[in-house]
Amino acid sequence: MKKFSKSAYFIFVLFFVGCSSSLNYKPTDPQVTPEAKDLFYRLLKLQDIGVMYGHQDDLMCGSTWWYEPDRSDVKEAVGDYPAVAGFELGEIETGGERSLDSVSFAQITERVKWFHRQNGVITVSWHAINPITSQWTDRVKSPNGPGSAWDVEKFSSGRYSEPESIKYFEIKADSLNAVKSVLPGGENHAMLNEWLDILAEYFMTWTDEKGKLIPFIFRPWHEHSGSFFWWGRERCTDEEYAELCRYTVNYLRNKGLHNILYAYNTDKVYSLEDFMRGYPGDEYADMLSIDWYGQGAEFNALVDCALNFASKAAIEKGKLFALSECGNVSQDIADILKKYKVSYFLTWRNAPPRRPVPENFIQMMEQRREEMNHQLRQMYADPHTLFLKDIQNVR
Ligand code: BMA
Repeated sequence: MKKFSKSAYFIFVLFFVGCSSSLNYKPTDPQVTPEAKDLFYRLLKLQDIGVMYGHQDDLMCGSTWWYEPDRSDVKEAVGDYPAVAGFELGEIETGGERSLDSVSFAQITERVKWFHRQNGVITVSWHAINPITSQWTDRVKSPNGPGSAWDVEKFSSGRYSEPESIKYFEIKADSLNAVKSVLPGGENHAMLNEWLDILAEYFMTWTDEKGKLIPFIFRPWHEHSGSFFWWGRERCTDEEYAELCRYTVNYLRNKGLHNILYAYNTDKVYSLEDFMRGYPGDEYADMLSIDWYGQGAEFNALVDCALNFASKAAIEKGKLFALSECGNVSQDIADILKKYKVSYFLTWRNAPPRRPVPENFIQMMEQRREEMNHQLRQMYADPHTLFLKDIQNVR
């Protein structure tokens, strides 16, 4: 379908379907900046028009390249950027210049400012290192490995090799509760505060040409229902998790950051009760969201079911809703999303290999990308799936 008919579709939707009643909807921060408030209501309006397509790291790297301003794998496939750009801040808490994915924080700032000028939507994730295991002297921190956000294996699993690890078997299981350790009263509480100070200082640099703080969606402590991160459901109690979320939001607000919309997020969930376990409370979430990777008939059915109960809960609570991570670009998902009020869905990054790889690997990547591009083009032609140009003039 051509762009012309996309515009006609928007006019139809706005005039004949109308906007969600905004009566129940409001951003949660009592001191929200006018810009963040505008973003909230703009997202609400866009949710009535269609579902935005988002792509993680779209502006930072692609399957074969690292940071080339203006470059984007999505743009190369369809001639337009995604409507939502995802950025990852993992390891900013260590005070370095680059993220766990070797992406420069200075370059992220530059792209955030640029994308904001394009009237695109910005969303941020944060795979913070494990506050306990990253301190172990024999832990060599590596992206996604020991000491990282993913480092959640119990000592008894024998994952860590001798000789130093012997002593770790003696540590009481309770001390593995990394969430408890960073909450007030915990042995790593000061560390969390330092991390949040670094984060706040960085967010303060995200300003527009008038010096105003750029509004964005922040999705900290994501995928709670999965247990692959140290803040996952099996690593702490639901109440400790909720407290971590509230503490984080309050801390950043107290630092003067009132430009952030917060997303509450789970991994796979099978009932509303499941979805709401660990929910920090209505004052701490502007958006409810789910991450779910997979494909095929069973996956489609499960996601459909979860989107149904979760997006309805969002409407009842006056919150935005997103499928904030999913694995594959697929028209199946785009079609399921049409049934619900969803702000955006985001596919994860096209990461370039970290090390030199054999020629056949590159060929495989290129082939995979060609398949993805085909799906992207199909989605681009669908008037319900919104890319940057589709939202630029929606204020
Ligand atoms: C994961 C993978 C990792 C990456 C992390 C944070 O799902 O893509 O390689 O480090 O996201 O971006």
